[in-house]
Amino acid sequence: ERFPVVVLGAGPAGLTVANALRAASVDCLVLETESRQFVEQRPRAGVLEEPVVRGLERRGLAGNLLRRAGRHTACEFRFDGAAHRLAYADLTGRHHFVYPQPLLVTDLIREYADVRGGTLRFEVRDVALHDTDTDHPSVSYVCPETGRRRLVHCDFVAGCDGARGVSRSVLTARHARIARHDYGIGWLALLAETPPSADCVLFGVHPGGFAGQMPRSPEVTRFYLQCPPGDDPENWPHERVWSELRRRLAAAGTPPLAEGKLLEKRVLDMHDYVVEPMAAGRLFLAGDAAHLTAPIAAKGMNLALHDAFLLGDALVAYLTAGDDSGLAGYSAACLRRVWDYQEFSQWLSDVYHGASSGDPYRAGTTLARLRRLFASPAAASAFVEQYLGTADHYGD
Ligand code: RFL
Repeated sequence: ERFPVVVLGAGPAGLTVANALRAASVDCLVLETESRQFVEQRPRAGVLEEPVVRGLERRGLAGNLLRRAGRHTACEFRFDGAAHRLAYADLTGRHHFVYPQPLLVTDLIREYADVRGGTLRFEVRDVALHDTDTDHPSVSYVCPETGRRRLVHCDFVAGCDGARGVSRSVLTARHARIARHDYGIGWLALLAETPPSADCVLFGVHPGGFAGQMPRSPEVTRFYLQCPPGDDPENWPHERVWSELRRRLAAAGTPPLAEGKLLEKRVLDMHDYVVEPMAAGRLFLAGDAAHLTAPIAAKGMNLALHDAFLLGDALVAYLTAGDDSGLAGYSAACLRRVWDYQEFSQWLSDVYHGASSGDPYRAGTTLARLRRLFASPAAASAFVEQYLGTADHYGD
């Protein structure tokens, strides 16, 4: 069997690359280890930058999103017992889109497989890459129906198989270095069956630890609670979760949090990595396969999509017109944004976690940073530029 491109992973990155290829009538095969139902229901991200939404729209992938996504125009920091609203749309005329990742993945699968006629195989096992350093790479996998290994020849492999995939290790074994950062902090990630208690994202900076609220839909809200890394979610029964959220998000004059059933409760250890370069030979990584950003700044899915736009366009240019400039510049172009967002995550992590660090010096300086956001328009606009994302700095 032969396809010009094999895409590993049916997440936001892989599906966007695959859609770009199909739109240009380039054949590709998407291999995914999970089932369609599983990837269409896996709850994760929900915040999309406007430049990313425009990128999806230009590729004909934002129809449902533009009809159904919520628009956020402000975020609110809560500290020292008071609520401080940062109305970023008033400052910039721009906003965030709120569209849960499973809905986006569902749209992208439907468009790729059902509308554009692309080939996608779910529940494959034991995926392996071969000869990606040569002009004749291939991918093999164990077929779920027959239990037999199948070999697929191709020209390119797009490694979009996320943080737990196999493609990253091919690069890091020989061609790339991996830079890592560990925040030494855990977040209890919660999904609750309750409407959000404010119309925007809330960041609670509290001596007891960070707490956040990210609206997802009128019925479901995501919350985060800082906790020790590696903490057991069972240490967080319903009553403890809600009393800590109430304590850390308390602010004068704000309505009480609406409690609801907890649908998901997981501890995330906050860490980042960046693979440099993101490509070697005929293998190109995109999204979480190449770089992880802790959900501190809600950038992971955005970066995955930025990568995918570049990779999809570069593969199409090469395979339809023999133009290799996009592929040659791919890694460097992605990494400029990746490092910018890594730096922003680190900055924001200091703000979120300084007050609870137990170090009064860090608590003092990070509170000063927070107050400056509300006292200085220049500080506010620098924050908003990174928070909302920008197309301008990267030439796209
Ligand atoms: P994905 O979505 O993980 O997709 C990779 C796919 O590859 C499959 N796979 C394989 N396929 C073939 N062969 C193999 N060997 C394979 N191994 C794995 C997997 O099953 C999967 O379907 O990666 P992608 O496309 O790079 O997308 C990245 C985003 O999913 C990720 O960055 C975000 O979810 C991160 N993130 C957030 N990002 C945001 O922009 N805004 C947010 O608000 C936000 N919140 C979050 C998040 C991530 C979270 N978790 C659970 C890590 C909140 C949470 C709780």
